[in-house]
Amino acid sequence: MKTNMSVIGVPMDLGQNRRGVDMGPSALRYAGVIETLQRLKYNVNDLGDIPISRPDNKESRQEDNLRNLHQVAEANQKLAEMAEQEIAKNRFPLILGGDHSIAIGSLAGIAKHYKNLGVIWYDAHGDLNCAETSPSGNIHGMPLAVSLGIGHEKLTNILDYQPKIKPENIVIVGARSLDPEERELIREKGIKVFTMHEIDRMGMTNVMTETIDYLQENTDGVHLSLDLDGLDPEEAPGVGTPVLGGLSYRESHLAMEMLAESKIITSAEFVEVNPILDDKNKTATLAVGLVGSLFGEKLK
Ligand code: 6HN
Ligand code: MN
Ligand code: MN
Ligand code: MN
Repeated sequence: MKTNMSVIGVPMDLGQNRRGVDMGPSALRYAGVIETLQRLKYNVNDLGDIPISRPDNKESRQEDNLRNLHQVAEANQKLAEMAEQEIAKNRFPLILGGDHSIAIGSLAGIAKHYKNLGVIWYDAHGDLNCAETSPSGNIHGMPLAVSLGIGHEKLTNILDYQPKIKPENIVIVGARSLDPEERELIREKGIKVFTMHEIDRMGMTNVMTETIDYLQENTDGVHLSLDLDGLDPEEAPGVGTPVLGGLSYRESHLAMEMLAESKIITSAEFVEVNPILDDKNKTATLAVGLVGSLFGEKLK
């Protein structure tokens, strides 16, 4: 893992319709994310938060089933440019959300530097919708599809290239709420998915071993996109779209520790922490613990 790290906060809540997730970066900083990384001897440059415009009342209405399209595209353009620049400076980008729509910008900026960027999508959801399939019109349910080049041009073409990633370089971990057309897309594109059913059967050790082996073979970098709703809402209540039956605290630490040992992760983001829906910053504190494990807490 690179020792120079850049932290980028993205106080975005426009990719969904529950307020509060824009305070995610503050909650994560309050829970000590920067201090955790410094304790682990990383040279951390906290770049602060990207400015996010507020939607005006007209624009916030759904446009072709894409809520706040213009503001989400604009913020992701800024994030993509920043992430791209930090990698160019040979620094590890760690992005703090914000709702999961910010993965559009993260992946746009990061994938520019790789031929075959791998992605671990740690999430209860597939985030593989587009305007035509989305049940909600919320862009946070679309970033993985957008990164595959599926969706509105304003989102898919950020930094003027597409697709950002290839379906065979993706592994989804923790899925338990997939919309019918997301399932179809997964089948059609051959995306590797470990659902909760498979994780229960195989155990997290085997799931992560397979994930790491699979990605190590064909990728030249791996981005971890960790949506806190991948965890069980009992342990991570501060999320906007909780789904019962999720990954445990211990399974998630194990997963992060195995990723730390494997040294495959080259960029990461932690998203969907909503302190308004949380219980005394429990979810942000959990997320910062996972950051610690991902960055080698147990190895030092
Ligand atoms: N997330 N599939 C649902 C939708 O509205 O498209 C839920 C999306 C959740 C998004 O995990 O970031
Ligand atoms: Mn328009
Ligand atoms: Mn998500
Ligand atoms: Mn999710």
